[in-house]
Amino acid sequence: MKEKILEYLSKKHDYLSGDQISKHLGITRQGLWKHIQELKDSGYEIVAVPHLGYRLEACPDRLFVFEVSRNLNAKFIGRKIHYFDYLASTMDQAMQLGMAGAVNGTLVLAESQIKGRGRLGREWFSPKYKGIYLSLILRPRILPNACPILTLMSAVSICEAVKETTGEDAQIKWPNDVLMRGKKIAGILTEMNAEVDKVNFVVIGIGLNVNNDKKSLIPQATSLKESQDQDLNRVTILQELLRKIESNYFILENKGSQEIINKWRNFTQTLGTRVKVCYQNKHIEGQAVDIDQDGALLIRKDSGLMQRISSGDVTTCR
Ligand code: BT5
Repeated sequence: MKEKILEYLSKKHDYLSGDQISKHLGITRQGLWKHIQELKDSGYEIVAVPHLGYRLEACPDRLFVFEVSRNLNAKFIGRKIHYFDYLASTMDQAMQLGMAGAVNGTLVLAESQIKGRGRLGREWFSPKYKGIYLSLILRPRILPNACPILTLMSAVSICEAVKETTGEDAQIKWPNDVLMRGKKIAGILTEMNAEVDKVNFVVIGIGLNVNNDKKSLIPQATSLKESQDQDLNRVTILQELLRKIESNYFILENKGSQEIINKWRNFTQTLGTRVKVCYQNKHIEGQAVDIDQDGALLIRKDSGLMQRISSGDVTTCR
């Protein structure tokens, strides 16, 4: 009901009488008053003036389901959204939901994470109301070894959404980092629940630094606020990101991986450089030549031999 009240109030930028709202929504004046108090407690600025009624002045900077769903215009991503003020990690929550049968496109959002994680048990710094922390449940019709393409698709979607909402260029560092002016602005963590030859579901975790102040970030990291010099609307950025993921996912499902790989090549800063890649307690150095259909990195070693690496940490050699 609170969502309906907000929708009604936000349509008109003027006062609406309590009588009018109650009649329109089929609730009592007392019921309306109670819902308005709850909305105010959540941070909505709603002015009440005797004889005039209620007026919505401002919405809080929160990723409330109502805010994210409103005008999202997505077909399946975010059809179901689970929102939390805080979680240990959105990944754990999404994994549980996936195992309980959550539909394709189910989204888990948290305003902060206590144990936000990166790859190999590394930490993802997730301060409250500053970034976007999401996990998306997908049920793609692909084989388990093709899943890394979903990480590439997510990285492309982040770059496209950043460009669309801020006009800024972001670059992808293989396999799962998105950088801005050489510093990390977003990270992607892809986990899956699969059998030998069948993916049950995949969870894509994305952490994006939006309104983080410079001093609260580690030196290797940056935020959209740092590049734009102002706070940004996280809902707008999240919605754009979800729309980009959806359209790239459609491309992947209907046309295969080639178009996503081509887009990825345009955004990456890894290819064509000399890199050192650490993987499974080993490391190799060489020229990053290309990625293959499954998103694995192809390195040409100094000996001339090519090596294929499906996951690792890349450092650019200068
Ligand atoms: C990643 O791992 O970059 C994947 C991060 C995924 C985070 C999302 S948030 C929503 C979802 N729920 C989760 O619990 N996780 C996902 P990796 O490549 O391993 O990079 C981790 C490293 O990035 C850390 O060791 C730090 O050096 C750095 N780092 C940590 N927090 C950061 C931040 N907020 N911004 C930039 N760099 C960060």
